Amino acid sequence: PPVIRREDYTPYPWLIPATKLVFDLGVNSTKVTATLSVERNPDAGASAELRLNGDSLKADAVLLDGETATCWEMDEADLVITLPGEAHEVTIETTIDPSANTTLMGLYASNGMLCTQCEAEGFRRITFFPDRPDVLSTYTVRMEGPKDQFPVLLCNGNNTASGEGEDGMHWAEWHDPWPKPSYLFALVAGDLAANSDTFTTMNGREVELNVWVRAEDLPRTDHAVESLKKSMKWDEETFGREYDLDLYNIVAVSDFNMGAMENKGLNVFNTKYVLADIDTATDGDFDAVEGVIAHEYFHNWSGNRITCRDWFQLSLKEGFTVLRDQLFSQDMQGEAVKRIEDVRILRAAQFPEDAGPLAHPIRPDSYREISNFYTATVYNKGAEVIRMMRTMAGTEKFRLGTDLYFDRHDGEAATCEDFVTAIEDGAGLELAQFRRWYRQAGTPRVEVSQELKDGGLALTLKQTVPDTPGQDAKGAMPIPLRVAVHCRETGAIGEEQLIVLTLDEETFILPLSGPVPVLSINRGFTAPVVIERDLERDDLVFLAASDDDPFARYEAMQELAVNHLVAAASGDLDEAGRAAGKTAICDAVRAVVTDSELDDAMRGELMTLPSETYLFEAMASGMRKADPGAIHNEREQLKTAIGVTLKRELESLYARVVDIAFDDPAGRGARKVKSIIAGIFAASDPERAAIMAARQFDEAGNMTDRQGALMVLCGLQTPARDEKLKAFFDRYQGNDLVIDKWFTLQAFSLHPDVIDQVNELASHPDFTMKNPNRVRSLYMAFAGNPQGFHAIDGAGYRMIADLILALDPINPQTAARFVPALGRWRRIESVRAGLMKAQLERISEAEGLSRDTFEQVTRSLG
Ligand code: BAL
Ligand code: ZN
Repeated sequence: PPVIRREDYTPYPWLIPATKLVFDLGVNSTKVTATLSVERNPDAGASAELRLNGDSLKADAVLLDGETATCWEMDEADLVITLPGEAHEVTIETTIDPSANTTLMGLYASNGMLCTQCEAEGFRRITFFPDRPDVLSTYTVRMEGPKDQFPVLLCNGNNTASGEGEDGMHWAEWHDPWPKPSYLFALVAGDLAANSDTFTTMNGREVELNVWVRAEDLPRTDHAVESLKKSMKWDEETFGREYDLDLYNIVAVSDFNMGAMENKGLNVFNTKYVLADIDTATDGDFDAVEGVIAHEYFHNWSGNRITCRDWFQLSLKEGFTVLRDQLFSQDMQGEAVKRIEDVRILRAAQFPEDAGPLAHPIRPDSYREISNFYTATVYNKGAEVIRMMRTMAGTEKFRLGTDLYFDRHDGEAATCEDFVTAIEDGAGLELAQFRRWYRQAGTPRVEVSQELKDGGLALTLKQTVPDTPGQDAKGAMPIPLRVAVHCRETGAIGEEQLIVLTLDEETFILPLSGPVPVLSINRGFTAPVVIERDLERDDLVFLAASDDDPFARYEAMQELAVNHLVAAASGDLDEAGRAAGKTAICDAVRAVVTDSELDDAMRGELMTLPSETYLFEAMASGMRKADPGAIHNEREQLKTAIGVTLKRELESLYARVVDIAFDDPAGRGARKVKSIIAGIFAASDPERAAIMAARQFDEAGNMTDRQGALMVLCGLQTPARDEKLKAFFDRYQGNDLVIDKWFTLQAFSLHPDVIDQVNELASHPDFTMKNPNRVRSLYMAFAGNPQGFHAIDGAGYRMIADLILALDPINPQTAARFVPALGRWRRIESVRAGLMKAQLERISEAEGLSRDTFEQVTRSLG
């Protein structure tokens, strides 16, 4: 497959001001007639060639200005027409079989309904078209199909006419007044019911809102509707953005590659991000629904009104929209905990990507398959980069920048460069050097040293940006850091200031607040970097207990644990050093457990040990390789030490939170803390944990408690494990989203037999390779299971490679998403590295690999 490069961009030689589509809908055969008004693009080089992209399509007929045309030919999958004049009408007929489409790109069947997914390049599986984001067209669509099978017919924009046809057929016409690229096209036909509401915009326009689901799922849609209304209001208040159609439809489908899709006026969602009630969804699920509904809604401006010139600019819409949804969720759920959660995700998903063979800048330079670039780097690091601009500008000036961006580029297909320039002009920032964040991959490392000087703290910061594939010798990045200097002796909290490191090495003089200075740095995680500092353990304990910045407290707790666990896993500690490390951590956890000023949601964050992935990254930095087995053992031992040492304190905390009512404002934090404590006891006192968890399971009135309890039981060898798993399955049989949880709980468990259990689950009657949620529920959970995936005999790696090979012909996009787990082999100790690499080589030798999997495997081995 060819490599596509950002530097090769040229505008499309033709404009397509209007597109008419007629769909004769059938699950096994859908006929599509597309009529394109075509005229020369005055801003592009003249060319008689009209290249229309296709994928797995055949043209049944091609007409030029109403007459059968002969001036066309196929060039591989594309249809190329030679146009004689300046403006024409081109009509093309194609026939597709949605039921045979297992890739879930283009038009496909899901549970008897028809739906579409076009981003990034799915529209070319529906009809021949310039399937690129800079070709904007106004769409008029007519859909016709059997009414009993498809009582509801939906498309983008407004429903302009509907009617009955002969023989039980009916039809609907839709017009979307906003010109859009083909990736935002959507169509849905099926037997659906709506939870309907209205929203009145800031200028008094009433918008009809519908969340469409299968009738039996309607009782689980109120949260989605409320989330949508909150998002619409928040975007008006925070970014001045008003919705621009009279109708907003959301449809939930159970077979979906992504989380959701922001098609204009007709979002198509994975059911996972729509359906939620207390009995079936956890607190985390509720938050995820709210966050994804917001994300897709916010795309209406950051993505739809202003779209991307080409797919290299993906972070223009995704990074910005992730930042917008994070800020929204901070306002809805509380800033401190949300920020910690977002950083945890960044560190778990993006830092490893930046440190591995798939590292790429947030604005990549090349790709073979664009689906492989819907990454944590483009999304989450992209959001962090824009967040840094906001930090440097301040909220109010940043808003001036985004206002200018929306004004200046409304209706355009823009670039990341356009965005940065608008923020520069609107917010009054100078961002010349900052643009390196768009060009350079790799997580910068900032080495901290400090000394007392001239009555202040002389803070010297030295940055390095690691080499990444295709990129070395990188320039210094501007790194904004909120800092403060506290005093450990007096407990004085220093005043915060923002410093920006712009050179390779720079010294800042900070004021002291007392005689024993303790630096608090990267407060609020203002920059997506790794801070390398050598703080005394007592300083970390002080920060963990006393810092006024919640993120900095969390960070100090993490650092205490990371320093100890990495040293222990690396064999750097003798028995005394090991004991001293555990004692210090237990003291810090005790302070957190008994701090009466803390709310339980924050307490839960501070009690959460660093994940094994994060420890893996910390251990693999420098010359060292990661040893997942040693990390896992040390982490379990630390949990055991905490459980044994703090038994009394944890019991009393559990006793306090266990009876807090579900809808008490403190209930959420209580549920989080309960499950964390049960998880600690699972290591230190498995029998006690089994009793506790079984009781929590039996008494649970909500999914958060039920799932939390079952998670603990799944890792234990106790009769209650199978008993409660069965009870859970029986209770929720037929509810796909909850049965996904049932698969995940087992695949992610610390049970010693997890590999056999996953193999057995793959033969379960409810397992299918055709549904991405189900595949992920079993295998993505397993690939993230530190114990099972990294089994020393390589059985875990083999299982994931087998999965990739089996899934690739069915759904290449989802198959390719499993490759990065194996791609981390270079940073791992040699025995496992060899086993992982061998599996990648085995995949690479398979015949007929998809472009998606081929690209990921090649890069991972390269
Ligand atoms: N645009 C793809 C799905 C999303 O990021 O919203
Ligand atoms: Zn998005």
